[in-house]
Amino acid sequence: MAFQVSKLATRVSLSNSVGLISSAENRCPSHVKSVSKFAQSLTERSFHTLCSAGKGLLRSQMVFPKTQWEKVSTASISLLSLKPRGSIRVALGAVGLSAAVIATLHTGTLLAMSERTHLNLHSPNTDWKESKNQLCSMDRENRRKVYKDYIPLEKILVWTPSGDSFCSPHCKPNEELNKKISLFCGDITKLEIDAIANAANKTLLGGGGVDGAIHRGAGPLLRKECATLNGCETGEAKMTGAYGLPARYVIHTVGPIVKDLVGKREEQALRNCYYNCLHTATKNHLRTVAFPCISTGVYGYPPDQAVEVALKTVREYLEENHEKLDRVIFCVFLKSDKELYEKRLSAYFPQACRPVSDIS
Ligand code: AR6
Repeated sequence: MAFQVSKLATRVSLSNSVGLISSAENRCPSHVKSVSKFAQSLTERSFHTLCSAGKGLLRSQMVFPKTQWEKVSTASISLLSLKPRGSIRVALGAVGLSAAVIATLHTGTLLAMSERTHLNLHSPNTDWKESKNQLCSMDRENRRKVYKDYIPLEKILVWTPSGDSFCSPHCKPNEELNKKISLFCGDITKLEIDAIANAANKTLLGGGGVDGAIHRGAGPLLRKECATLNGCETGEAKMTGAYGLPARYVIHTVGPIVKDLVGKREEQALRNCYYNCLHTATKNHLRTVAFPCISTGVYGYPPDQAVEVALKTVREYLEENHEKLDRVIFCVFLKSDKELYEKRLSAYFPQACRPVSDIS
């Protein structure tokens, strides 16, 4: 800290203000412009008030990584360039730094910078609760700076039956419910939605398959939070933050293990997985949820039987709770699962027959 302050003071005393501002603008134009604007709006008195408040901030030992310090110190130089010249400038350099910190914190466009400063999702030493709270309070724009690769809800199409996917319906057509269904083929960890379900194991401490992908994407804090949950029984669901993932939450569930044939017990357990995940989502006011094909990988549930349980449970849940959910996404990873869902979705989410007059 002392080094940074003296470095700044030296830079200030040597500065030709105009030159510095322009070089700073090249490096972080929006930050510097915001701070400069803010500085211009200060009266001499409010500048001094800011400076003393800034001292307090310095005393409270705010920690900035080197790159952020550089940005802040550059910004503070541009702030100082608008103040009186002479030896007092060097002294103001140190204090001005604090003023710039405050200006930074008070400038909406720079809010993201301070939020990012305190988020280190890749270190197992980070406090998971604090990071979870911080992430929860961030808006989407700022959270997008945390994860890079994502698929927004708008890009996930609502399911519509194609010509060759009609089959005899198990339920009555309901266009309102149909609009809440998507079939997405790809990696569930990329979805920028409220919650993704995880096909976990009873320890909740990670594993292979989709569970492994979710833990890798979320980072070590997910495991830390999971370790506080005392595991999870088959068919139950437990929710955590999603940390480095684009989703806001992960709902972990444990599917049944099928050794030979699927019995009533396994079928009921798989049904419980889907039901409890949806119930956990709606209880927490989460409106968009994606499911992988729970139990159909390592746990050996035959996919052609699992699809019936998944679709039936979601259909029944939506009938009772349609106003609480905007979208349920069946996220398939394998081509064979995609084909299964394409075939069977029409049974549980059939299209209303169009009147004969509409058919050309
Ligand atoms: N996105 C979406 N679906 C995926 C992804 C992904 N990134 N990766 C795999 N799948 P599995 P299970 C699909 O084995 O059968 C773990 O070790 C995959 O193609 O992940 O419930 C846990 O820790 C398949 O369709 O889950 C447990 O020990 C589906 O996800 C155990 O496996 C589920 O396959 C749970 O076994």
